[in-house]
Amino acid sequence: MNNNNFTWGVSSSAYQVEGGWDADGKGPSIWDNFSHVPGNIKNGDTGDIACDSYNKVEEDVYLLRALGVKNYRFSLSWSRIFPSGRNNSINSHGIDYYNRLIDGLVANNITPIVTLYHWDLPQALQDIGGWESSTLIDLFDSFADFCFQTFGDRVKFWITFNEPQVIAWAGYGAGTLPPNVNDPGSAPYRVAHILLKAHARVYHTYDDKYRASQGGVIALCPNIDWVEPKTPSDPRDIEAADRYLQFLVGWFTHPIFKNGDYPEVMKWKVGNRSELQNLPSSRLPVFTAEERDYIRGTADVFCFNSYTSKIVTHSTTRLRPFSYEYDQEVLTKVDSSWPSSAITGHRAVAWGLRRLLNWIKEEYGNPPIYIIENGVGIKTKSDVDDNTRIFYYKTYIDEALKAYKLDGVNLRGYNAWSFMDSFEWLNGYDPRFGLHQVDFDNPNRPRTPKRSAVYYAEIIRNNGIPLAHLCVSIHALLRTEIVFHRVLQGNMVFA
Ligand code: GBH
Repeated sequence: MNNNNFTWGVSSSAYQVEGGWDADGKGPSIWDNFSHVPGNIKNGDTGDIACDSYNKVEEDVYLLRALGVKNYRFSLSWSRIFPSGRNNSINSHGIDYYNRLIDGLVANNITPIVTLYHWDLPQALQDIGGWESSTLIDLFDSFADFCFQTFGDRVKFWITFNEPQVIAWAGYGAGTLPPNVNDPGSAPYRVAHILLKAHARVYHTYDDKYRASQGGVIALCPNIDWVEPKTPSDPRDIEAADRYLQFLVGWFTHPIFKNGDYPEVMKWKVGNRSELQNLPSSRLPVFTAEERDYIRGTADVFCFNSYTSKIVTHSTTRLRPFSYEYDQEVLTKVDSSWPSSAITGHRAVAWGLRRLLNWIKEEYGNPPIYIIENGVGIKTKSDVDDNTRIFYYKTYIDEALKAYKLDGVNLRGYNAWSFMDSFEWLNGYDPRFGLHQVDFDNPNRPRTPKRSAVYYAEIIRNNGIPLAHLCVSIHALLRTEIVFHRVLQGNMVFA
C-alpha cells in the first residue's frame, strides 16, 4: 500500500473565519444579512470580523505550516469575488486575497482543497429566488468557471457544494438556516434537483475547459451521520437505517455515483406518499434520460463530512404536513451513554465512522474517499488543554485507519474540523471546534495552538497514531484506552 498519497489536513469555511464582511467591495451574503438581525444568532454574534482571516493570510499559513498539514480545505466567498453574484461585477481585492492565500499554501507545499459554496450565497442571488431558481445553475457555473480560470493553475482539488442536504433541508425545508424558507414537503426536493444540476454543470465545465490543462479533481461533499438499526434482528429497522442514509446522502450521491437518478426507495416513498396525499404527481421531481446521463459520473472522488452516529427505527409517520422528514418513515435516537458535545445531536461515536466508511465502499464500489470534516465542539471559553478533543480525534482517526488498513476502504485523506475556533452558525462563538484557540475578545484575534494541535501534528508526522508517544503525550485519563488500543491494533499504524 502506498501511504505517501494519504493526505492529512484541516478545514474551515469562508463565513466562519474570514470576517471583512464588507471589506474592499465585498457584497453581502445571506449569512451577513441573517446574522445582522438581532436574535438570530446566539449572544448576538456575527461573522463581521470572525477570526479576521481576511487580514491574516501570513499568520494562518504559518500555523498550517507548524501543524505540518499536507492540505488546507477552505471555501471561497462568492460575494467577495462577485459582489452581486454575477461576473459583471468582479472585485479584484477579493481575488487578491485568495491569490495570496493560495500562493502562501503552495509555497509551503500545502495543497489547497477549495469549496466553491459553503452556504454564503450572495444576497443579490437570494433576491431572485436563491436555489429555488434554476437561473442559479448558470450563475453558479459562471462563478465556478471564473474560479477555475483564475485559481486553477494552483488549485487541483475542488468541492462544489458543502453539505447539499443541509442547504436543501435546513435552508428551504425546516427553514432554520438562511434563507429560512419553511416548506418541508416540496422545496427541499426542488432545491436538491437544482443543486444536482448545478453540480453536474460545473463538473462538465471543468471537464470541457480545464481538466486537460489543469488536471485536478472535483467532487461534492455531503454530511453523513452513521446510523445503526435499533434492533439489528428486525428487518424493518435494517431497512429504516438504509432508508435514512439514502434520504440523507444517497439523495445526492446515488445520482452522481450510480445511475444518474434518485435512490429507488426515495422515488417509491415520496411517490407513494404524494399519491396518498392526493397530489397530481410526486413531490420528488423526475430527471429526464438526458439529465441522468449528464449527472451520472460527475465526481472524481468521494468527499464527506461526519461528526456523529444515530440509532434508527422504522416508524409510521403522519401524512400531513407534507415533509421530507416524514417521507423517510424513520425515527432517530441516540444512546445516552455516548459522550455529548456542544452541538445538540453531535455525540462522539467513533466506531460509527468505520462502519460508515465500509458502507460507502460497498454502496459506491470503493471510490477514493476523503474525510473532509470531522471534529468535536466543546462549549468553554478556554480549552487549550483539550483532552476531550484529543480523545475524540484519537478514537475517530483510529477507526478511520482500521477501515483503511483492515477493511480495504480506499481512504485517501483525513481533515480535522477545524483549523481554529470560528463562527459556529446559529451557535455563534460558543462551541469551539478549533485545534487553535482564537481570542474573540481581542481585536487582534490572537491564535493559540491547543494541546490537540500538538497531538494532531504528531499524527501527521507519524502518518498515523504515534504509538510510541502515546503515554507521554496524552492525559492519564486516556491510559486504559491506550492499552486497549495497543492490543487491538498491533501494527495498525502505518508510520
Ligand atoms: C458542519 O455541518 C458544517 O459543514 C461546518 O460548517 C460546521 O462548522 C460544522 O458542521 C460543526 O457544526 O437543525 O436545521 O439547524 C455538520 C452538519 C449541519 C448538522 C447543520 C446540524 C443543523 C441544521 N450539521 N445541522 S438545523
